[in-house]
Amino acid sequence: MQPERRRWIAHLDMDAFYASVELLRYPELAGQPVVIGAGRRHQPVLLPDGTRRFARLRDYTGRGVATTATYAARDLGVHSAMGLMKAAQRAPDAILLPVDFDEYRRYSRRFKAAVAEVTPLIEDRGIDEIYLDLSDVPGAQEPLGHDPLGGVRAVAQELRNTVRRATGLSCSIGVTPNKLLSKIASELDKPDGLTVLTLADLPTRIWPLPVRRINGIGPKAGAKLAALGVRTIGELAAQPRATLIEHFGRAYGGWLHDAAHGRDDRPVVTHSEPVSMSRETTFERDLHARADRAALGAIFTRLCEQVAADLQRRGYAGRTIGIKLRFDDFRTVTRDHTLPAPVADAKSIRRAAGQCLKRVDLSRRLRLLGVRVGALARGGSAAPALAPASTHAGGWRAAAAGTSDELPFDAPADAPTDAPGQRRDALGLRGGTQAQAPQAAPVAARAPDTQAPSA
Ligand code: TTP
Ligand code: MG
Ligand code: MG
Repeated sequence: MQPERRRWIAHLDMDAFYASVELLRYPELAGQPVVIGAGRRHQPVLLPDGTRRFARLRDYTGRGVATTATYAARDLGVHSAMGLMKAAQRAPDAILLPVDFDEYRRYSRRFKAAVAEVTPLIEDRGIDEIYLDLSDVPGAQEPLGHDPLGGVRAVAQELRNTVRRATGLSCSIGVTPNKLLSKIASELDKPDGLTVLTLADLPTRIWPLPVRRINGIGPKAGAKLAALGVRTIGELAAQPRATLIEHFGRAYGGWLHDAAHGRDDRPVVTHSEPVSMSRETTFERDLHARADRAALGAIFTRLCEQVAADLQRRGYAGRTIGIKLRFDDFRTVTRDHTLPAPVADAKSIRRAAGQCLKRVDLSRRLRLLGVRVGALARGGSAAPALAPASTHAGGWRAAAAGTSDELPFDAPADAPTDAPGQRRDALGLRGGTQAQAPQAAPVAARAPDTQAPSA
């Protein structure tokens, strides 16, 4: 008898991605605590005897953040998005390396191309992760000896070997009947892990985990659930659907119930259009709209030029122009403005962004400025790109950080504060000369990786 065809979805995520790429360059650092997040001034120095001198976290001053850290550094309490000065308190001896987005993008392309040799059904979820539909990969439905899941396990193992052969890097893979569970499963045995789960494993492997492990349950929903005494996914699953709907509304409450029971039938989407493109930068020191007017104006114009260049390079134009400001008290505000027709030129973007800026109270100092173009269409006015609600008002958060839990960036949402070139710019600002623009990391947001309706 032909056994029933099972749906097998994999989530593959590279291990300590930026750090692992750097370790390929500097193999002598293997096993050491290493943190990635500095600017070019922290480039290792080659000494006459052929060895390299690396910067140490203890010597760092500035406002940069860690983009990632090796597992040895994580053991000391350092993690992504932590300020480098704070990281230095925890791991003063850790090695600090500058970010090199171009190199990470190269490796990102390389591992995805290698995986594409195994199956073409790949959904790109950002620089270091993908979903794959393995259901029809030859062998995936076959048992192997006494292991009824042996076939799909072997396919996943082959994927890991393929990635390692192509890049020298390790990844972790979760394989389950759907995207929601696979995303959770890929983290269960990180780094260098492979976890295959069926719905029968739900009670033992998934239900003991905290609710926040579900991609789509962010800090807000997590806190609200905690207030209701719901901490684990199992506790969530035990809630009647009606109760969740009562507290969270029909869409999100219903989704919470399904998620806790491991129900998710979203397909692997092999082609996704960006929903927005943005550039933002954190200043080396806080700037004031009046006192630093010229400098801020130059940075603002430059961000618009960079977004325009990103749009043009990739053949998009957008109608919704947005700005993002973060003040010295860390409050973040966004404003956006929708134009009658899509634009892709720096001047139009600057004009619309300037309109947005007029709607913000600028009495406090600023630490971050960003410009975003959403409601994208290909080629300027052709077919509109996939544009969910996240491209409209309030969509910035979605653009910068994906859903509350996911970071689907091509580059980090926040460029490290001393990204290459920026320090000099900040000094330039201080001297009151015409500021050179900071090098902001490009961010191309995709539709959120979740079916969670917003809370
Ligand atoms: P992740 O896959 O979240 O993290 P990781 O690959 O470093 O580690 P893990 O083994 O846990 O998967 O992110 C991929 C890369 O994205 C990461 O190497 C650096 C970058 N990144 C940031 O720049 N800022 C962030 O806040 C996070 C989380 C990641
Ligand atoms: Mg990763
Ligand atoms: Mg990732």
